[in-house]
Amino acid sequence: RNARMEWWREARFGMFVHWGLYSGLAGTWEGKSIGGGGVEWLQTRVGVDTETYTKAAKPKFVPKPGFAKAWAKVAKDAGCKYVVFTTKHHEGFYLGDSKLTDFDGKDFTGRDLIKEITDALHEEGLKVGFYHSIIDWHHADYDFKAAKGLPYPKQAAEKATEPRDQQKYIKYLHGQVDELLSNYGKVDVIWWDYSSTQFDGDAAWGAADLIKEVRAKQPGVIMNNRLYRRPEAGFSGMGTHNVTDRMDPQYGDFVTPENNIPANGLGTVDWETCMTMNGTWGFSEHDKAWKSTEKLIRNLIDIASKGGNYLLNVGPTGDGTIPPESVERMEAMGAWLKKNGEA
Ligand code: JFZ
Repeated sequence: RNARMEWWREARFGMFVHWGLYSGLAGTWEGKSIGGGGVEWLQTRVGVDTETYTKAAKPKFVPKPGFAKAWAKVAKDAGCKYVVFTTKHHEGFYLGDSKLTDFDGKDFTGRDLIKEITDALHEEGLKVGFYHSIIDWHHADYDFKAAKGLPYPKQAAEKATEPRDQQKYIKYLHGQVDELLSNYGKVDVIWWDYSSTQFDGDAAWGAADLIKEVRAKQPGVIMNNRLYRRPEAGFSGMGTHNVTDRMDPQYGDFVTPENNIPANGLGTVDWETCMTMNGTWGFSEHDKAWKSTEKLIRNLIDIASKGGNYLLNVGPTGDGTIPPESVERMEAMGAWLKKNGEA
């Protein structure tokens, strides 16, 4: 068994954070609810190009001072051992200060938001995870026409007549990951998202090289398996079906079933179930379907008893505030863990 995984096997509980330009839009476009979950997909859901999207979203993304410390405190008090947050989601907006793009936190807000968040987590003694999207709707060379089976903003694709060079996008992706591993001290998790069965992960993302580059730079980092999506990687999907007995470590360190708990665990495979508290990852002002605290605690017990980790999501608003409904639930979980001697 893989020694890099030791802390993670004991961790049990982590906080997932989805936060980006979509957060300020809050599931609303031109005054109307876009409906349903997955509002971090707003750009694709409403089918607008990146300029139109950015024009609407940028003024609503205004991080308040100290937001990151508040996140770290919520996670710590809840009994979480690690936090995984979106350094870049599919919209392509990078929260930090990147030399490779102006579509980033530094240029939009004057701040390196990845640094603020990472520093705050380190101060609370929490492990740091970067969710990083390999899909990118913004980058001029991201070849979404070739991205078979992966969605993209329809109107943007129809408009795009200029040739796209995926090799240039791959270079950008790898370069930005190098920045992630160079500028923020120790990184504990990289949480890739996500490939599709139609892809050869190596051709589409330079996946094998990417894993090698990460390990060369920070040997202790652990990674999920979403750079690849094929049976050899342990899953044919990222649900719980077709799980092989073990996963080849060349494809990542752990698997990430989404919104469901494997009935009998996953044998010797390391796994983490990521889940929303309502029905959406990114903040929506319309989704009030909060799961009960009791349900969330039961999930945690169920997952822990089957050898997995629970990565429970919060979706802060455009100013970085975690919704009070989420804070309340995290607090209750922390209280339960304390009472039961687990935190
Ligand atoms: C991906 C993202 O598209 C989504 O916005 C969110 O960030 C989530 C955590 O990850 O969504 C997926 C990716 C893969 C599967 C399901 C949802 N899958 O294969 O089961």
